[in-house]
Amino acid sequence: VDLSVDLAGVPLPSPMMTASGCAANGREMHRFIDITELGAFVTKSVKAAPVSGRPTPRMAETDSGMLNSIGLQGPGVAAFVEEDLAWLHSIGARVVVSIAGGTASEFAAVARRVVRSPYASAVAAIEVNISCPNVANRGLVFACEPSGSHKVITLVREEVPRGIPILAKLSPDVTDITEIAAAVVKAGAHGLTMINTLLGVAIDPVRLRPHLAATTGGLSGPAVRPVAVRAIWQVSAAMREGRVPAVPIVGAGGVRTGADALELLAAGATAVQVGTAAFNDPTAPLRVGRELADALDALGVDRLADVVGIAHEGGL
Ligand code: RRO
Repeated sequence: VDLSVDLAGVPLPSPMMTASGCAANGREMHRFIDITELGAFVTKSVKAAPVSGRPTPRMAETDSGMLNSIGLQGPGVAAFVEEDLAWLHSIGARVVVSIAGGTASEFAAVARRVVRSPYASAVAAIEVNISCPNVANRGLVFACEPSGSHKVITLVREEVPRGIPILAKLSPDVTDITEIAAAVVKAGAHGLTMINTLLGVAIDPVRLRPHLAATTGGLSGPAVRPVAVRAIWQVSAAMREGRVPAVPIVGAGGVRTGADALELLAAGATAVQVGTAAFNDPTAPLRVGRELADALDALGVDRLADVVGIAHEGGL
């Protein structure tokens, strides 16, 4: 089975990626799997300056999935480039660098540092995280606001050379995700990653107060997979109807198996990220790729590209 994909002009040998934030910046996961075998390794969203993150506890397991309120903890872009991106470059990984900012110009400044670094040849794409749920205003500053989202992508695009595609990562917590998708693609995004976590609250049943110090957190894991499939479906349908310019979709949301990945692909995704499943099983992103190949083989499909969006066309 041919699993290769074309991500907005960048050829990847596999559709499988990590999901931002779930394997830090690569070293931990590389102890368990060879991360250069992934289609791409996606880094934790990085801001201009170091961030200490939200108060603890900031992770909670619920029977419906994982809730996090990390709050963009990270080393800042200078240390990220010199320590993490340099290392990822040295091992030959394809890297999707996730960037974040409190203002549109901060996003642009972070992008600039990354693409002008000596390690830019390792950068397969820039993923612009306009959808973190764990910041002031519930992260909805850009996430559910078309004009703010448009501005972020416009400024980032001015800094990023042709040849490095820009992916916009969208939130499921919006009234109409096709409206945000249209705004960011019109601003120059070459692809869309869907979805970020879904805002939630979990309450400790004994102490009867929120599990997380910050109260709210982002829900991830199998419970959100139908939400991801819905978002991918809606945007893919809007692209087919000409309401959103057609660009590749990178799917993310509760993928644990090859069958789960196939579901996102059939809904319209070209590539698939694995996040929460990697906490229990750091081999999950590569394992899911092997399971996907077996599932396609069993269906008699030779090329992954043949199933992208196939559910919109009546299926197999
Ligand atoms: O760091 C976080 O708390 C975080 C981010 Br930036 C994000 O985009 N999604 C999420 O669930 N957590």
